Amino acid sequence: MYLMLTAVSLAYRTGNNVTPYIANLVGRDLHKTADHPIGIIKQKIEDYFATIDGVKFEIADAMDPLVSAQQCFDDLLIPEDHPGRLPSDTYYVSRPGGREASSSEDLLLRTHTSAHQSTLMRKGYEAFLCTGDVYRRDEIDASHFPAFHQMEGVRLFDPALVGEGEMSREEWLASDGCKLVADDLKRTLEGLCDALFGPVEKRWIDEYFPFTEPSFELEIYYNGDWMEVLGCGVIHSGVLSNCDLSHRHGWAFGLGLERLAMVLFEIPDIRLFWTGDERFTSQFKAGQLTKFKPYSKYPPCFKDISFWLPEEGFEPNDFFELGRGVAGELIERIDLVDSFTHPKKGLTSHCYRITYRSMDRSLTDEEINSLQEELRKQAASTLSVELR
Ligand code: FA5
Ligand code: MG
Repeated sequence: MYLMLTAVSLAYRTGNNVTPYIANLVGRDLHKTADHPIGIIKQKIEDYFATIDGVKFEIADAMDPLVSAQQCFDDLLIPEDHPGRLPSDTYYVSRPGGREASSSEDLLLRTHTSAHQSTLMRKGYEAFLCTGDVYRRDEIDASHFPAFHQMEGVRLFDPALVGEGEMSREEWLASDGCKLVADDLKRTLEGLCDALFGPVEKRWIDEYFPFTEPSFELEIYYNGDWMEVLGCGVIHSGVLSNCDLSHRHGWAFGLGLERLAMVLFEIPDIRLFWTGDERFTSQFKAGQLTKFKPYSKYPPCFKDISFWLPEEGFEPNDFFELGRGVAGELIERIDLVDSFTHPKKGLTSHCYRITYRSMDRSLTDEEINSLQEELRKQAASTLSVELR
């Protein structure tokens, strides 16, 4: 069992912002469930990588989701003041220096599987696929959920192929070896998409990650819109040299498994992955890529909540989190529908529209009203907002 389960239950450690709702999701191991869409797609991807000649990708799918800030951020050259490190974005289990003071020893729920890159490279892995559940405080809609799954892929190349001896960062970036690695990366990931989806419209976007250089994102055209499915790039020389691998080069990618599974199985809402409803779970079998047959969709119910923000320190993610804490998966989305600043008072008001909808059943008015009432109460008492 993961160290995690005991650690998150120590709820009152300094700086802990892991809610019971989130702690409950840890350890569900959907990626290791053979008949679950996340387990099925993971297996398909591993099968594809097993067909690549001349390289064996090690499988690492049981790494503890509880990691240190050293692993999740420092090893990846993510600077101390990066917004992704703030407690408004990340679930911390402990922050010895207090809420705002970032340190390498902080313990947190990994925000991406890249947290294991350096650990595995230091162990001597030359090529691997590392899958796990990751956690982020984020917006709430059909393609974002605070817990989701990523697969990290890393491949180091034979120095004889991409350039021997140590090069400066600039020399490496300008070299044929760097171009070869980037081309191989793109070709490999396009091949993966073709293997999974057959012909599908895709496009590359230039991106920035502190730990890869150059960096890219791949988008797939889905349901009338472009959806980002992965980030990737040529591993930054600084990351490698921190692992005593200054003489080596390679690529890395991080895939969002829910995003790919939504396209592959035609699953319309990311919350469905977490349901225990038999009408969902019984539709999927290991190895099969059958399309999801939606069972009747229940009607949504909309409720608005308006409040004056405190003069400082309001984070929309804190409000979204309260929503998840109060109503769990019964909230389909939360949208900011109005924002204005009072000309004299200088105070800002936000109005959020909450869409309540269960994936599994009809909700009663009483149930929704009491959830909404509880949400109002908690917003007023914990976020220093003034309800309107
Ligand atoms: C990363 O997490 C990088 N670690 C990826 C990477 C790895 C880059 C290795 C370079 C080298 P990003 O934050 O963009 O990048 O997330 C990667 C993928 O996770 C996204 O493309 C998307 O498919 C998925 N994803 C991100 N946020 C969510 C969310 N809230 N819900 C579901 N899927 C998400
Ligand atoms: Mg991204």
